[in-house]
Amino acid sequence: MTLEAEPFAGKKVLVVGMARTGMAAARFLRTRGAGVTVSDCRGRGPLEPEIRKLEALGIDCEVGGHRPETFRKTECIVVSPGVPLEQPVLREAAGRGTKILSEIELASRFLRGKIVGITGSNGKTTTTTLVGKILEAAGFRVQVGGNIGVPLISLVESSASDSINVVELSSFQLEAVSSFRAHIAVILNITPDHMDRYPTLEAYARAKLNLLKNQTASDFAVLNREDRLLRDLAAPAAAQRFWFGTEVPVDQGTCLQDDGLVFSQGGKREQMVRLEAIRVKGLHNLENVAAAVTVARLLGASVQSIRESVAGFRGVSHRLEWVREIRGVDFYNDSKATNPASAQRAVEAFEQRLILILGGRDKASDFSVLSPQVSRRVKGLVLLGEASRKIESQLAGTVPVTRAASMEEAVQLAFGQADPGEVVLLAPACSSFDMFRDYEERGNVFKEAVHRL
Ligand code: UMA
Ligand code: ADP
Repeated sequence: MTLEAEPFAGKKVLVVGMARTGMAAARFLRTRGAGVTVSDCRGRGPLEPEIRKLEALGIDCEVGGHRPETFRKTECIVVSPGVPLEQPVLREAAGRGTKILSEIELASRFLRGKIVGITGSNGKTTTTTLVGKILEAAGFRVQVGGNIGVPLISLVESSASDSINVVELSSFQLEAVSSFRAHIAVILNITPDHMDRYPTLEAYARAKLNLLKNQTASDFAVLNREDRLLRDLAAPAAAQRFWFGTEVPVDQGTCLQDDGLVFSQGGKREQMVRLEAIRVKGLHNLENVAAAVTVARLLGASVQSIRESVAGFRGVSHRLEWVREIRGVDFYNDSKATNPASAQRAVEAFEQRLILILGGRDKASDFSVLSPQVSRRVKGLVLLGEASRKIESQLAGTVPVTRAASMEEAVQLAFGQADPGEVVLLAPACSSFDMFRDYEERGNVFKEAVHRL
């Protein structure tokens, strides 16, 4: 954290992307005196309100495509997470030696206080939210942001030297980082996701592991003991390693022992939370709680505040959210299960038989990994959206399959197959963009359809 280390006054900076991140980064750079241009590939129509706001601040806007000349004329480029670095204008700029930063890198250079960075393929939002709640209850000055929906750059102004900045980080945000350093780095798991953006799983994992690269011996890496990739990390990070998990005991970190989560450090063991006090469902959520407890304890949060916050935590909406019971059938909304691994864990969280609603936009995923869970727990599959055909062929022969043209129809078909004591679960294993604005809209449409039954 080098406050004002890089003065932007008088510099020409190009911001790519005119959504949440780009808007916040452009405003920030303008108030620092930079000459800012924002470039977006979308056309003028949908961006009119943003353009008006930016132009009022003296920021230039170029829409309808990325003009190579603009990329050539700039001294520094700040990219939004949704912008792939592989596109020609950015590759050319990198080749010319133009600095390319993610918004996270930019923010971290100005942010005051400590950073807790939380990444992983699944569980980021749940864990980030819980860490924020525990630290707040423990009396810390806390700010929560990042991939959770609040661009980190917008937290710079309100940060102070004693702030704890709890930051959810996606692989996209960790691609263009150079000096970003987290005092505590959490990696929850690494399983395939976004295979439509990365050429290989290694490339995706490499982006996530960037979270550890600038850590020093005074920092902490909190890693999942049961994730093979993380356990076998070849290049040891400089940070002190702490582990969390539910299967095997750990010397440093948090694990499941007897009837609760136990935190160990330097030979000392402390009972943190009893299992019966944990309200979020599934083993995966136990992992999230164990990770959050580790972070909180490393920062010195009291056991009391940890216990109370965990006991009061009922999860985040659209993540295994109970919707309603009708004639003995429980409906759960897990619209945020946007990859096969998260859908696997969602199915595993139930002991009952399930009717599972799957489908949406495929991210070049392998849905066959769901076969064991589907064979063991699922009574029928209802498929929806663009990925239906691929899912059907990859899970062929496991259980009966029906197809729906809308969420409303999917809910009706699923309810029609469910007997009392069974569960209808929406855990699509796909992104929502083929039929909905985002996973929240998909989850809300599901819930409305359930309430109409
Ligand atoms: N665009 C271009 N050129 C391109 C690609 C996109 O100009 O080549 C433009 C689009 O037209 C659009 C803008 O870039 O106007 C979109 O930028 P963005 O996708 O980065 O959107 P933001 O609103 O800035 O949201 C981003 C994160 N989005 C993505 O990573 C895709 C948000 O995470 C995050 O909450 C927000 O920054 C604040 O940090 C969302 C997400 O889906 C929730 N994340 C993925 C996930 O969780 O799986 C990684
Ligand atoms: P993210 O922010 O990484 O997408 P969320 O906390 O929003 O994570 O959870 C996304 C989905 O992943 C949830 O719907 C749930 O089914 C699943 N999930 C949550 N935590 C984990 C975990 N630790 N491991 C695997 N899957 C998880």
